[in-house]
Amino acid sequence: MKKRFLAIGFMAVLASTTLIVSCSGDDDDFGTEVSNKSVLTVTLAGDNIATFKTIELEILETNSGAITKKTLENASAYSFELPYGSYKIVANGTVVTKDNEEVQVGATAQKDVNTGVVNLSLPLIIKQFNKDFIIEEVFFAGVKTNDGKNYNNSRYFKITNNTNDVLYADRLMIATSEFFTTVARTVTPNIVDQAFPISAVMIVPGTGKEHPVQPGSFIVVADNAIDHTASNGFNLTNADFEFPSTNPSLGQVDNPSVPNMNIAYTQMTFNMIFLYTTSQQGYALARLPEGQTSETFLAQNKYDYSYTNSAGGVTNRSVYKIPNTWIVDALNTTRENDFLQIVTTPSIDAGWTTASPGYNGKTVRRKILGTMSNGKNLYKDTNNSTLDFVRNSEPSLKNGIVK
Ligand SMILES: [Ca+2]
Ligand SMILES: [Ca+2]
Repeated sequence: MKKRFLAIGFMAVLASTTLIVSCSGDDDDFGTEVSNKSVLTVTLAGDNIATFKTIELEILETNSGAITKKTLENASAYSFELPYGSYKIVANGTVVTKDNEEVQVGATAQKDVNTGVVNLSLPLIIKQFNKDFIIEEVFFAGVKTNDGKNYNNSRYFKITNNTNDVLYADRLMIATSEFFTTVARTVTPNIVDQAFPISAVMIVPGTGKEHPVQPGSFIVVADNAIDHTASNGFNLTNADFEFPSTNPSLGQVDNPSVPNMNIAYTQMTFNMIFLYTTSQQGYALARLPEGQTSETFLAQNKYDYSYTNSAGGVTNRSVYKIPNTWIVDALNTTRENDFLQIVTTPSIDAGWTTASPGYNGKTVRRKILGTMSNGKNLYKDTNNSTLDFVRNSEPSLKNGIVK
């Protein structure tokens, strides 16, 4: 009886010994995971950043799903005490650039943490994208030739994809305003809160997906896609589209390899579109909705208005308008000493920019906020061209069209 008990006891001891051995093995593995801690120091980086205003850091251990969060205020680094693991680090927030622009930034990184001290530099990328194209530049002021003559050509619109998606330029409408920023009349009816009264509009050809534009890339719509450098203009031979012109007196060459814009409406003869050199128009970029054609647009968007003229009589005008809901981007241009009104509703553009006097060879260009992850410029668009544009800047196509 005693023997048997002893035998059982011995087996129990053996069993428990075995158990203890295996347990202690498990314990070792488990202990390694929980007891080995590391200090992960995340340092924020990025070009052109003056202040890291508010950055939220989220650190995910990808095996356990454990999340650690920290919000940094005016700080560019933080040290986390973390168990060893495989981490995904996400940053999101707001920085102030050296140009004093507040912009949205973000970054993600992966890091295996398996030593006592780990450092991670996290370059922040600006992610303040638009939802659609922007007018990056309008070169309307013109140039003077070497013998001092006004050169009425070499103007262009530069339309840029300021998003992180591929966009299509098909059916984009480029319009010039009916009203001037330098002439304020009381017109009846005043519809600027609903639509943009136009003096001309041209439409990019295409059925919807014929003209892809990559993130950060652009199209050039030139008045005449030829080399204007002999007249101090620019080499616009490689423009994406050109204004058509059938005016024999201009002697313009229609570049057969550059598709022409479709003129839906103009107040000029010979189907011409002409940009004032005198900084007094507004320009709008819109998109012709699916199902609409030039004809349906014109049929549905007539704008008849009247005003009391300087002789005391009533002037009636019949033009067209683009619904504000179609407008993708717009800007007002004016002359500082002659400014009277903006010609857009303020939610579309609340300010104005200028390249003046005419034929000064200068342009209006968007401010650059920083670069996209593909290295292309990201531009400022707060719907206030006073803040968003650089006045009297150097034309971006001065050395030709480089994409
Ligand atoms: Ca052509
Ligand atoms: Ca805008």
